[in-house]
Amino acid sequence: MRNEELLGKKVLVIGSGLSGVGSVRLLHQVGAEVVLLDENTKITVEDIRNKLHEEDCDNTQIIQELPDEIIESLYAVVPSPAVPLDSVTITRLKDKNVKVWSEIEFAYRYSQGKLIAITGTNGKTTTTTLVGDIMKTYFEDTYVVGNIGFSYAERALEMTEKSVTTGEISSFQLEAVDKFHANVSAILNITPDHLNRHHTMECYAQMKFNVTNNQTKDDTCVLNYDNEYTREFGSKCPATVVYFSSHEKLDNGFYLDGEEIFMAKDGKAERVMNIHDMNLVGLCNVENVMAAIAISLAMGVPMNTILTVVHGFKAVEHRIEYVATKKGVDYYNDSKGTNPDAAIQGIRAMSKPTLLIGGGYDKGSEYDEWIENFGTKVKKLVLIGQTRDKIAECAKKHGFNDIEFKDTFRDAMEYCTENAAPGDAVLLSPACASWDMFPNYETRGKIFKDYVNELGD
Ligand code: UMA
Repeated sequence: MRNEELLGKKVLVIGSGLSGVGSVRLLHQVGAEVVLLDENTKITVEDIRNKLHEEDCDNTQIIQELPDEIIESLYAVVPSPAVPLDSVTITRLKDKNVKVWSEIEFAYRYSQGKLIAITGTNGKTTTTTLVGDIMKTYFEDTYVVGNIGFSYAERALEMTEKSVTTGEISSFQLEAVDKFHANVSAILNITPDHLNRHHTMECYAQMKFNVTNNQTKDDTCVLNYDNEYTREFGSKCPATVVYFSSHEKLDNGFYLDGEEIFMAKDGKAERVMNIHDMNLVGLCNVENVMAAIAISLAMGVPMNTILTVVHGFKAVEHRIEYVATKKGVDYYNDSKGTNPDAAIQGIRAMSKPTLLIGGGYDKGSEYDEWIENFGTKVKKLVLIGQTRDKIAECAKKHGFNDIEFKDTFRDAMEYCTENAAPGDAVLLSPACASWDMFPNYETRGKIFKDYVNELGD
């Protein structure tokens, strides 16, 4: 029987991004009365309405400030992951005993089937995509949702008992969970990130550990043995733990020895695969693959099915493609970000302060939404090509003034290298086609990668 908890109840959604739009959809589907708050006063109520699904436009009350009268009538709030739980608005709501559910908590309550929840500071998207591909090969009804860019809430009611959902789950999404219960969870690694939001490493790690809430020994949690936080968490974890390691031979779990991945049980090891049989590069991807294999086995997928998918899996070239880390700066090639929509995903994938190379052939696109997504992540916008003036004008209109014009692609890349600090990222994600300066986006991406690979360490 469908959960009727929210029937006729007034629920507040905060944020009109992907998560908010999906939450509004699910709330209407389950019969709630919906109020949508977006505190960004640079956008209008009409802009917010335009983001909603057509069927939600007329019956959603949209507000940009939250009056006390509304708070009094609320049953629950579903904040976007972008909203910190210690914000003034959430504090006001908590003071009035309004239930606070993150989007994944809300979606979980209405979904069915098996759930895989993958978190960690890095590698989440690759691991989630790979696991999603493996699940799709073996199970009939599968979903990939979460921080990867698809609202879980929006798909929740489609899921049945036979569904298998793979979720990329961020620390933000794990701040307000209660009943959320993954059958298989994974914490790939925990390194300093989002400390402005979580304040201390301990709090940040605790948010990640929340992915195992409600798990029992019948469930599995895949953990990185090489990471201090995740290794130590193993002894407290409520689920059955499977470790992976790229540094140490384990008696139980998955490990890398030379170029081979092994699976060990009670000290007996079995060779799984050679790392050259996969199309992904870097030790971080070996770890992602070990985690994906461990997750998939825990889901009951046979090893030969898993390995077939792993062998054929490719990081999509030119699509938020990690190139290298040089002098502490991560370089990403998103040359395929040839329109503002695609380029928004590029920015969203960044977790570090970013120097962004944008601009190119003028297709008559509007850049407002792209620039609105810069948030505090983009620290410098380096512009090239035909569209540079148009983009700069638009950026200034949105209050973004950290702009640098360059005449050639080489100048733009060199500017980034000279001005990036260790811990920053440089992202080529132009939001424009390449045709004013290159034959195609592949050439633009290749030149970028060649340039980065030639930089000294
Ligand atoms: N807002 C408020 N009040 C606030 C803060 C924000 O009203 O206090 C409003 C903003 O004005 C904005 C909206 O909330 O309109 C939030 O929009 P958004 O684009 O930041 O968020 P969504 O589109 O809902 O995207 C979210 C995740 N964003 C964040 O966690 C910041 C997406 O992860 C995720 O893909 C999406 O839900 C679907 O699940 C992105 C991300 O950057 C990729 N994640 C971080 C990361 O990976 O490092 C955690």
